[in-house]
Amino acid sequence: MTQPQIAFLGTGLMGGPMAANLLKAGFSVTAWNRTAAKAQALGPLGARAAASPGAAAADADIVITMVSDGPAAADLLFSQGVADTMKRGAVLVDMSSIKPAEARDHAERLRARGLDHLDAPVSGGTRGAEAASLAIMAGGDADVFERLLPVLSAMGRPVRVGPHGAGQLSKLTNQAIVAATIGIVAEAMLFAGKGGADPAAIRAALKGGFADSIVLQQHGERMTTGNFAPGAASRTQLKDIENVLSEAQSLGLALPLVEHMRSRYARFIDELDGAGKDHSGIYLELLDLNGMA
Ligand code: NA7
Repeated sequence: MTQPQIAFLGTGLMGGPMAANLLKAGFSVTAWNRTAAKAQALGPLGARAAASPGAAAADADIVITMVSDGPAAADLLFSQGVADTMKRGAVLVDMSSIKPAEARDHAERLRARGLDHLDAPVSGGTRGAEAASLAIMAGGDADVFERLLPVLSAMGRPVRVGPHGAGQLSKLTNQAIVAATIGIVAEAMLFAGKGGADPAAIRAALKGGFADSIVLQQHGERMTTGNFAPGAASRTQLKDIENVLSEAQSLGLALPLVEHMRSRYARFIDELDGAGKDHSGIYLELLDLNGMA
């Protein structure tokens, strides 16, 4: 596909830098965001701002959505005019993290209107979004994925993981691992620090070993320096955990570690004002649990 017109809907913490990278790669982008200032901020990079999601989608070959959750994505697509105004043969790429069942439903409803769909959620946080190094997990038809590769590659590293919904399943797998890893990294940082070691030195020592991870290095540092400004908000982490458990229930599976992290994040959000704090903020909940808040 040469010089496709792209509409980018949802330019929040993640969508903003992702749209910026499309512009930097030379793509033509029309941006829309519910809070208009966030889309207008892309103007200096060459984005056109649209007055409504439908207006943004009308001329687009590719419509990218990056909003909070499944209901927000469905609202944009089917209540705010996006599916109605998209050109026949255009592709909707939903990069939001939503339930696999919702992604399959959206794909089906779009197909009935002659529109293609990819679910392509991401991992890597705002740092990965800014560096165009996101893990992009795509579900949908192989030929649609191939056509979209140049666009997706401007935001990160796309891999097709299966049919519609598989991208979301992959993202939920990722989020289950992230949630449980953040939980144990918090315990390790607290344990090491309280025991008299330097947690930063321990992170350096563990580099390259079996316990190493981006969560250990990045979120471990956030915990010991007390930086909980959201790269990924705890409310978003809890949404993903709820989606993992809802999918697991429909598969007849018990996932005890994920269940445990659900109750921890719910307590952090409901009792400790954690909703807008970074998901590494579960460290604060652990401090509270230990009477050290
Ligand atoms: P943010 O920064 O909270 O962004 C959420 C975006 O979704 C933001 O642009 C919101 O607009 C938008 N939003 C939320 N609800 C709606 C509705 N109903 N209609 C239109 N737009 C809406 O979160 P992230 O960027 O970290 O996350 C985005 C996705 O990536 C999410 O699925 C994560 O799990 C992963 P606003 O600016 O609030 O007006």
